[in-house]
Amino acid sequence: MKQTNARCWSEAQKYLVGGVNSPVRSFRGVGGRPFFVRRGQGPYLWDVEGKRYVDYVGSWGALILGHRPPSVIAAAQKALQRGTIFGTPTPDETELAKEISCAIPSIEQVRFVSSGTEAVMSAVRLARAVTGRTKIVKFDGGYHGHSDALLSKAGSGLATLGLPASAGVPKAVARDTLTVGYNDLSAVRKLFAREGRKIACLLVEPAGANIGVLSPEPGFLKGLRAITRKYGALLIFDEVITGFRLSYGGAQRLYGVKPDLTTLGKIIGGGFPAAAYGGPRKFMKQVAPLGPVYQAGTLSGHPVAMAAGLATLKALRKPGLYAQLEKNAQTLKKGLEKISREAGVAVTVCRAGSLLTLFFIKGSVRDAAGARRADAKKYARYFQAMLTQGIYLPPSAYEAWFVSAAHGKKEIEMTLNAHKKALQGIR
Ligand code: KE4
Repeated sequence: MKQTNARCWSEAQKYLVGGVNSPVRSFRGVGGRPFFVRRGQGPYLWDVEGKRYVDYVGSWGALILGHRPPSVIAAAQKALQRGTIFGTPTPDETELAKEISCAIPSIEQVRFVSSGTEAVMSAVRLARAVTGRTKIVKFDGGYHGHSDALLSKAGSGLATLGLPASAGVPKAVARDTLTVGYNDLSAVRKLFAREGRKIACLLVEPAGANIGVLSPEPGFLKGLRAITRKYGALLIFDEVITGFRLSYGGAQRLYGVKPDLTTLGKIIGGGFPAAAYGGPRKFMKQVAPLGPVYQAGTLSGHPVAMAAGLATLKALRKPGLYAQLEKNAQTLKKGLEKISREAGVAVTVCRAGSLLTLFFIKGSVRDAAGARRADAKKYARYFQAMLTQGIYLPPSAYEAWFVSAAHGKKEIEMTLNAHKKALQGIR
């Protein structure tokens, strides 16, 4: 029987929870049902019915080069000719770790894991071991994977005990996670003045991308660096999205702030499961087998992922690549704003490098509270109107659009034309 999106969806829901392997893919945030992909190439996806989409999800940021970049595919195929995985060290693990350390000066040593969740969970455990403290601080709207300690939300008021943000997370675990407002340095100062000596680490997405895109205001990241240093807490940059996205040295090189630990993911696996945490040897030597912080993983340092990650980073070293990404993303942002203005629709486009989010709101968005004031229902209608025209945006008002190196003038024009039509239909 001919495969259709509807048939795939009905079958998927029989055997997969909610029909998906990650909640955001279910389109519950925007209504309707997901399409099923048959293949991707460059900036495009095709579904099982043969419909083509310009893809602004790029597997949630991993595919900064677009789908099937030739050098990455070739590297993965070459690795596969040697085998799949061995459970013993391979030279490419060292090569990729070296490449990461050269690109990101705050990282002297790396440990590869298989997901961003694992990377952040392990970095937090390491910070707690290094400092001997238990409390951690994150920002409202920050997402750092689904480990228990990070599925915690702000209690009422400043620095009150964290509350579980998910069923199954014990109150005792959530209460050690304190939440403050992004870009609110005075709130961070007050929190540390009260709790600083009990805080193991402050975890931040240097540019937010999980409540829509939030840019760090001038002085914010430098302020976090000073406050954490003053109280002896570790500053952890969660660069699972921004790493090798905002620059070859990640957000920390772009913004000129050196964290104590960094987590990476997505891009470094070149489309395969790989993530990492890293930092100075003085911290990393606490991790097993050298030190008392236990962390392990059967698939860590997967040889095919290492080969694909190396090929990806090599391709990202191409002169002018980041400048072109920046230019295209800025052209897209300006175009979206101009067309919205001409249509009399209140829209704010927040951009950090090749990450952007369109909020249906008047005025700027500088934190999660601002993002939540945007019209998510209108975004859902807009998403569907763009999808109908073959533009695949993130199926949530609180995710980032990912412009890849494969998106060119043609795809941006297609997107802006679709945007103009979509606005007419969603008043
Ligand atoms: P994973 O465990 O999903 O590989 O990574 C968790 C993670 C950690 N840190 C940051 C800053 C992240 O953005 C993520 C995961 N990103 C989401 C997209 N916003 C993954 C998409 C999904 O949940 O399916």
